Amino acid sequence: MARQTIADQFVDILAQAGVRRIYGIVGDSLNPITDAVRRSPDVTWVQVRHEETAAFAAGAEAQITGRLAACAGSCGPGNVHLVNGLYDAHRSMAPVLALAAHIPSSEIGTGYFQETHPDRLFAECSHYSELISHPSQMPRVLQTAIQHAVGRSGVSVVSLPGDVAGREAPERAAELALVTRRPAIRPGEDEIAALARMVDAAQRVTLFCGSGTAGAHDEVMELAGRIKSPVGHALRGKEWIQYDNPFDVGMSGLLGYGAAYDAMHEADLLILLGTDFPYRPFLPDDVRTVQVDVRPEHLGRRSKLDLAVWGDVRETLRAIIPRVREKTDRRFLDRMLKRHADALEGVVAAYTRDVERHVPIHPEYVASVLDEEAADDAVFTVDTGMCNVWAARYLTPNGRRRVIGSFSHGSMANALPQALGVQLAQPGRQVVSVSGDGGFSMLMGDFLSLVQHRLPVKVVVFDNSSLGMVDLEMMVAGLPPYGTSYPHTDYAAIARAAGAFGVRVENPKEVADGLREAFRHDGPALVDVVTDPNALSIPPHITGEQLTGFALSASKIIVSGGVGRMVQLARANLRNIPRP
Ligand SMILES: Cc1ncc(C[n+]2csc(CCOP(=O)(O)OP(=O)(O)O)c2C)c(N)n1
Ligand SMILES: [Mg+2]
Repeated sequence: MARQTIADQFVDILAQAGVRRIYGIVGDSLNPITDAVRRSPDVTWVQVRHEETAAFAAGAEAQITGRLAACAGSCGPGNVHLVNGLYDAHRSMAPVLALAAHIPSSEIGTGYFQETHPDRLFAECSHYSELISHPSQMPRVLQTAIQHAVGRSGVSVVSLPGDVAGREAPERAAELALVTRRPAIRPGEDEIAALARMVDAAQRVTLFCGSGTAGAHDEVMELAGRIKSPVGHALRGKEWIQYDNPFDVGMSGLLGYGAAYDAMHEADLLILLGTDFPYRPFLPDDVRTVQVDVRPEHLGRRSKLDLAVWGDVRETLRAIIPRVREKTDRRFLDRMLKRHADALEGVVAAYTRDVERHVPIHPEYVASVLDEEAADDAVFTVDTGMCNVWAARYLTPNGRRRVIGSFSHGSMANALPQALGVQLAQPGRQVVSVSGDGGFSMLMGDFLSLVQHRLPVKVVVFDNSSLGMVDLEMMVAGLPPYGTSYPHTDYAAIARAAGAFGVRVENPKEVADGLREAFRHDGPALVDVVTDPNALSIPPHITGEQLTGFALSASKIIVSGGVGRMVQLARANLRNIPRP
């Protein structure tokens, strides 16, 4: 039997690690790899129009499946284009293996055509970035790369010159024992005992949850019920923790709502669960604080800790629940639930006025109709910008829906490519790209990939002819909006020209029908909803300085911020408060 090339071995090993597709764009330096993929029974090549899409798609696939995903770029510019999507995947802790093809090994260091140094270029957005300059580094370098990506949850990059990829591999890789899953991490006995003691000693405990509470919903609820604590969340914790949650006090942060901020500040013990919530002004500095995280390097980097616990949230809670004394005093919890419901009632009143007749269409109305019309197990990918606000406030989590965004890296244009990756990984599922017009047009070329691969992604464009989020930021800073507007563009017509379904919606009465038609359509569909650029939202805890800036230029702007179905939830939780 013919010996394997390095490229064959590379693709074989990726297949063994569970990779089913590689997103990318071909190029000379990649030819041995793409040819190996062409011949592989297990791995397929997903052709895209921009390598940034390839990286975002791989990151989203990894986030929806929990398994390793892969992307590739040809030498020089072909892999430079991967950078932004890889940053996003890395910061979202998505296990992604990126192959950066490289110039001929004999030319490295000579300023050759298309020369960059990918092993250096990707150092900051990866756990591991190495060059294979000799065949004998295989299969060990690739195995090490995979294990960094899987074991440390993030990106690994292997740089591979085209000539090395075409050479004979030194040994067959069939027997490799690969690590493809991360084990659970239980904190040490001392930390568990210390945490239980602190909980027992406290009277008002608040739990604040991030993405590390994925899979720990039951444990969080059990602990909260036992110690009568309000449960708040960061944006990345929302999908895991806000549903079926009688202790919900909302979200903190720039896009926050409800009483999470108050619950954190009025507690005498704050427990941060699996969150790397970055906004220090929203965190109290005079409340005893414990942080539980699987990443020891994250502990204490946002607030001064009284106890640092290294472990999975689920394991930690399982260990402490039987050790903490049940609390009987629920006054703090009830006060916070009441404050939460009141806060939501206030903003709902501001939003609901006339919204079904308002032209241009109020974006919050679109988001609330989308929430009603989308499937119970839909996956929403949401663009950075105002779409984050609408998603945070209107998409109701239920434990089966997923919401993926660029929540840590904060890049524009993430939604469409992420939707592509999710749809390929889970073909039967409804996938909705909640796109800004700025975000959509930034990587619009890859709408053509949806058509090419017959992916039934539904793109909902919040078309305010504006870089709306930045408009808001300029106003908050007291600046007149500048460089933020776009000419009106008919994205539905563009979609139809590309061979997809496209409908433009300018009247609020047509929103529901437009979405339904798109959902019914068996193929890619785009709903271009012309929305009001002046529908802005301000965070509940902006500083005096920000407020001054905002007041300077916002006097004629309608500031609003509804909260959709959350208000019903909050009211329902109030009904659960036992009457004396
Ligand atoms: C790649 C990138 N460029 C610029 C920004 C800064 N930025 C953040 S949100 C935003 C506006 C997004 O506009 P759009 O997609 O139309 O959404 P809108 O806020 O109008 O709903 C910009 C320019 C960014 N986050 N990422
Ligand atoms: Mg916009």
